Amino acid sequence: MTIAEYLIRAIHTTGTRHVFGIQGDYVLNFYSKLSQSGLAVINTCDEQGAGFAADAYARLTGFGVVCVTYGVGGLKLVNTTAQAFAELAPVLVISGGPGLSERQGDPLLHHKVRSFATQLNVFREVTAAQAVLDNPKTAAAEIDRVIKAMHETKRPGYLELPRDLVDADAAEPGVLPQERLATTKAAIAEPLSKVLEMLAGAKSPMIMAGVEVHRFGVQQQLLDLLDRSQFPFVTGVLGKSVVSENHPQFVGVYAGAMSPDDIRHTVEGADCVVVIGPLITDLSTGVFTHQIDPAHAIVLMPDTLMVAGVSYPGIDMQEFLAALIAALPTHAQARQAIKRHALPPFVPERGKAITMDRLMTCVNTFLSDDTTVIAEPGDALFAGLDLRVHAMNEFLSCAYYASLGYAVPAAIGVQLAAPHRRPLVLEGDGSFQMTGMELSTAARYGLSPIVVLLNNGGYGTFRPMLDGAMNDIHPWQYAEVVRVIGAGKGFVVATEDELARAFEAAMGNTASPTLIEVRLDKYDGSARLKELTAKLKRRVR
Ligand SMILES: Cc1ncc(C[n+]2csc(CCOP(=O)(O)OP(=O)(O)O)c2C)c(N)n1
Ligand SMILES: [Mg+2]
Repeated sequence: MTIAEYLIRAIHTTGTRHVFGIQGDYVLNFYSKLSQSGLAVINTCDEQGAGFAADAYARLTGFGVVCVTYGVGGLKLVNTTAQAFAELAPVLVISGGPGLSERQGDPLLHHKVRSFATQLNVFREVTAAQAVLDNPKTAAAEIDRVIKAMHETKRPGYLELPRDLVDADAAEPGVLPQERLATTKAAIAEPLSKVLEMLAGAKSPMIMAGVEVHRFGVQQQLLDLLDRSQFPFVTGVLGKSVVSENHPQFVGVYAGAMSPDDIRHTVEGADCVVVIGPLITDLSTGVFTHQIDPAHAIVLMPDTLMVAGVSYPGIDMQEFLAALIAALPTHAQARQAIKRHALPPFVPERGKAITMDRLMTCVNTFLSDDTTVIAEPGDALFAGLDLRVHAMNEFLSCAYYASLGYAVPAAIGVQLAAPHRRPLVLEGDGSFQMTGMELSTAARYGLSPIVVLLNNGGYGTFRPMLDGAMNDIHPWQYAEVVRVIGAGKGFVVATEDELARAFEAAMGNTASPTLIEVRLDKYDGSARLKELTAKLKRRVR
C-alpha cells in the first residue's frame, strides 16, 4: 500500500465521506488519487471556505478533512484551524509539500516562506498533533498517531505529504499505545457522595450544559440526568442546542448579564448548579458577568471535576456522569416550576420596518425540525440566542474564537454532512463580504442554504463601542449575487410582510441557495448585543 492509499484508507475509517479544498501542483497527484477514492472532493472558492466547511462538518460528524497545496493554501487555513482548535472541532489538514528531492540545497521554490519547515511550525500552534510524512517507514504510524490524537482531544491535526512520496510504499504501522487509563471507582466515590449530598440539600438545583457535552459525546447522558433529576436546565452560548430546545426542562441560553432577566433569575437564583462541559469565555458570559457561586457549583470538565470549589483532577466526565445518574434518586415530578423563556408568535404588520428583535421572532416561527441555524458573530449570533431550535446540534456558531466568514461555508459542511437538513445562515453584511462567494460552492453541489443577510450598513457591533467611518462598508446589491452565481433566489426586504413572504418562498426553494437581504437601521441592535457592547466599550478605550 502506498502512503496516499494508506492516508485515504485512514480517512475512510473515520467515517468521513467528503474532503474540502483547493488543489495546487504540490498536491495535484494526491488530489487525483483522492478523487478516485470514493471520497467526494468539494472544491470551494477559497481555502478559508474549505476550512470552515470542514469545521462545521466535523462539528456534526466528529471528523472533517481539508486538503490544500503548500504555503499559499495551507497558510490560508491557519485561521480556520485556529478556530477549530479553540472550539474543539477535529479537522484534519492535509497539505501537499515540495518533494524531498526538490528540497536538496534549500532552493527558492514557489510558495516557500522562510524555510521548508515554516508551515509545519505555524501549524504546531493550532493543531493537537502534526507530522510531515517524509519517511515511508514511519508514515503510516504517523498518520495513525495524528488521527488518534484528534479523536482524543477533539482538536485539529496536520499532515504534510511531500509530493514525491505520494506513491512510496508505506510500511505497516506498529501498534499504538493503549487508550489513557480510566479513573478508578475509588477516585469517584468521595466526590460522588459530596455531589449527592449537595443535590439532596438543594431547593432550586439546575443544570447548565456546555459545548463539551456535544464534543465528548455525553448528550444521551445529559438527557438521562435531566430525566432522572427533573432539574431545569440552560445551555451556554457555545453549548446552544447540545440537546433539543423543545425539551420540557429547557429554560434558555444563559450568558451572564447578556441574558434576558427571566433566564438570569433562574440561574442566578439557583442554590446549586451542575455545570457540564463549559467554556467560560468573555463573549459567552457578557464579559464574565456570569454569577454562579463556585461554592454552590458542581463543575464537570472532560477530565476534572470541581465540587464546591474543590478540584478532583483525573475524573472522567463520562464515567462520573454514569455513576451520578445511577446513584441519583429518581424524581418523577419536577420539584420546581420550569420558567421557559419564549419568543412571542410572529404576526407580520404590513409596511412596518423590520427590527432585529422582530426579525428573530419571525425566523423562530419558520424553524422546522430539520432547520440548522448557523449564526455568525455579530448581532446575528447574539440576537439568535433566543431562537428555539428543534433538535440536537441545530445551532452552530463560532462564539468563542469568533472569526467572521464562518457561516456560509459552514452551511456547506452542514448540508453535506446531513443532507436532510436545511441550513439557515444568519449573518451580517460585513461578514457576508468576506466569504459570501462560497454560495457559489453551495450552488455547484446542489445545496440549498437560506442566507438571511442582516444589512445594517456595516459593522454594527462596533457602532455602540466606537462609531466612525471605519464601521461603514461598501453597499452591495446583495440579492443580485445569485445572478452572478447563476443559481438561486434573491430577495430584498425592508418590512415585516415582505420578510414573511420572502421566508415562505425560501422554504419552498429546496433546489438552490436563497439569499434574503434584510434592510435594517444602522443603529438597530438586539437587547443581548446592547448589553455586551456596553461592557466591551469599557475595554476598548
Ligand atoms: C475575521 C474577523 N475579522 C474581524 C472581526 C472583528 N469583528 C467582529 S464583529 C465585526 C463586524 C461584523 O459586521 P457584520 O457582519 O455586518 O455584523 P454586525 O456587527 O453588523 O451585526 C467585526 C469586523 C472578526 N470577529 N473576525
Ligand atoms: Mg452589519
